[in-house]
Amino acid sequence: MNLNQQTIAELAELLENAELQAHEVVKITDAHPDMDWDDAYAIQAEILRRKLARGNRVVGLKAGLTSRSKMKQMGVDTPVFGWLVDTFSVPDTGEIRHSELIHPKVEPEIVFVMKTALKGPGCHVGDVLAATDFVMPGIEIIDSRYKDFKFDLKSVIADNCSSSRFVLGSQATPIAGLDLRTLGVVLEKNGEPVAIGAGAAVLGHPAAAIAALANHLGARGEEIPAGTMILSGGVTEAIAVKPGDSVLLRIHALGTVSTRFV
Ligand code: OOG
Ligand code: MG
Repeated sequence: MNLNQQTIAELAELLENAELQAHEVVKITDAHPDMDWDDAYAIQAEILRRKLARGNRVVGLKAGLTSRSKMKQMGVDTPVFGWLVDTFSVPDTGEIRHSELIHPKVEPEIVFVMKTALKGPGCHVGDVLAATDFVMPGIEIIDSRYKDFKFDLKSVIADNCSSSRFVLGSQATPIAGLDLRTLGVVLEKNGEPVAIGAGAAVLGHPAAAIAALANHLGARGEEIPAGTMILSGGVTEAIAVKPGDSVLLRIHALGTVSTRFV
């Protein structure tokens, strides 16, 4: 760690205020070029601590930048991990107030709900499949707090990986007999397909993203608890949305999920 506790607390407050007040900030590595990975995750953890102190609750975890499309779009090359709280959750077909966000984008996600706990290191796709209860389709709304949605990996980790809202579909599908790699994914905006992919876009198999999360937590002595809901990462590039836009995600065999920006 290169940052002291006071700087971590100040950066967490800066980023959380940017989220709550929906305004951009310059990426924090500009003023803190010596920030390391542990500093970045410590800032992310401090934002969560602030929310928990205010009564928010963790309702899930996420992996991000797990597909080549996303890595290419954002100009980075490593997956990142973050948390989801109750205030991010939007019901299926529900509305999202665009003015509460800065420059939101939507992305299609294959969502896992775990039956048993998963602890790294050494977790692999087989461990994840054995520990999975069911999968669901999900739309994640990401909203980087950084100017023009531009960042480096440490800045985006500190910003809880741009998390802002998520919508889960209402169908839970057990994975026995499903090949998650070949599930077709179609994201529609205002009735037109705008992003198309398949499960294998996520690290070759979306369960690999869950294994990577378990291994990341394992290195810190933590685990994925039983029952955890996890977004495995955008399958395609993320798509910008404006007020009035309707978004519908169809994932083969998993059903649909939708939301509307007002
Ligand atoms: C970082 C968050 C990425 C995903 O699924 O790849 C993410 C970003 O692109 O702003 O949630
Ligand atoms: Mg995502």
